[in-house]
Amino acid sequence: MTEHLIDPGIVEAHNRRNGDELAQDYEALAGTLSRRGIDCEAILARVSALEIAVPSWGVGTGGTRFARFPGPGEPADIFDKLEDCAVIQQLGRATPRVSLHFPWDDTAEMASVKARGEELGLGFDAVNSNTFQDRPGQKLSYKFGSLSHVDAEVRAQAIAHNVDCISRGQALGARALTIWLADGSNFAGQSHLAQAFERYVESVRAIEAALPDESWRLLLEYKNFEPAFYATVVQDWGSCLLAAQAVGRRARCLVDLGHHAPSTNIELIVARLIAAGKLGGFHLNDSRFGDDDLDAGSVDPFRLFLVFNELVDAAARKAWDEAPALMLDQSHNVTDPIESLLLSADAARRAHAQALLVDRVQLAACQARNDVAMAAETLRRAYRTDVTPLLAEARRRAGGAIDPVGAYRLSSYRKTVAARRPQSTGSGGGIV
Ligand code: LRH
Ligand code: MN
Repeated sequence: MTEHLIDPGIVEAHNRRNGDELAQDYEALAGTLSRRGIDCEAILARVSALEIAVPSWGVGTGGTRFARFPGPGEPADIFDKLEDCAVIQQLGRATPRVSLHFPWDDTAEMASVKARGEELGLGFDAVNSNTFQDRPGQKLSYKFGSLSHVDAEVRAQAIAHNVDCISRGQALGARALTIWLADGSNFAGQSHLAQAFERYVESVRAIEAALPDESWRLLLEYKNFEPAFYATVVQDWGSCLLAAQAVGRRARCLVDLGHHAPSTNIELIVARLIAAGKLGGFHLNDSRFGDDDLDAGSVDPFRLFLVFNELVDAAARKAWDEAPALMLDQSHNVTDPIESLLLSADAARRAHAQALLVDRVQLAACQARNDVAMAAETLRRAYRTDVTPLLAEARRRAGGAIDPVGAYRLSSYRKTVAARRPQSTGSGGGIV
């Protein structure tokens, strides 16, 4: 029996108060869609199956290099983080798995973390390694890189950390390791661009060889800049694809939406990685300038829709051997992280639902006859459809809240945990 941290009575009372209105809105939407020849129930079933992992580091208040202003009831350890993730799952019913980051989350034995997860109805998604920070007592520094470092001993240390993350993931029942690398340079000439990449690929091959079985995946995450400001070893999807192809079948590319130059056409990159059979997963968030790590769909929801449009189209064409893993990767500097993650999971499901409403037969016909206006309009018509009732009904049927943020605020969960958790102090710099 799953342990619920919010009194289910509060959710039931909330759903009773909002149930009639939702039923009317849902019926109206179903009517609109059936006039388009679309079965609303079929869409609801597919949307209900869309699961997004939440980042353990996302439930703490984020910060920038300038400052971090922690909110009340900050999670103090992995168990507090799991409880906050469980609240997001209890109310939103879209995020049944948590993605851990090491060493940030190695504050307990993995067996006890797994057991607590099970009590809370949570599983574990891709684990994340960290060779972009030095930790106390570490023998060799990552100041000048890790898996691509010129010194083989530093590379060996970084490889050992990744292999350790795999065994922690195995203990949790995870099936993937995500490797994001900060390795790069700030000045032309500082590092040999080709040799640094070769060293990286060689290191990733050693990590791939340590994967437990054929079902495991290595998710290689690229990023265009920061903390390196001249060249980043895995700077773009091309470098990432070259590495994934060089390492082998289990190595795939991970697309963090914030890791591109502002005007990049990300949905095109997604289409290319699908064509290469190397799209492994996503870190969903939103941005305007750099790696802003803002809430998914909060800046450019149309762009998020266009990414999901490529995924729905690929699924319809059976263009991949497995669907990409979806995860949120955000930094919540000024909002309650639980509210932001609830709204972001909803934004991802919204983009998916809208993409499922695209009339792909009409779209293909318009594309075939270069009817540009109607082709573009076919996409926009789906995007303009307000699927709010469908998302709420999916939550209600799954035992969640019709309005998860509304129910969350009614629960006073934040006030309750703030009373028992140590008040966290602010600091300059860093995500956690
Ligand atoms: C790097 C990144 C990576 C994580 C980190 C928390 O910018 O997106 O995915 O390891 O954020
Ligand atoms: Mn990321």
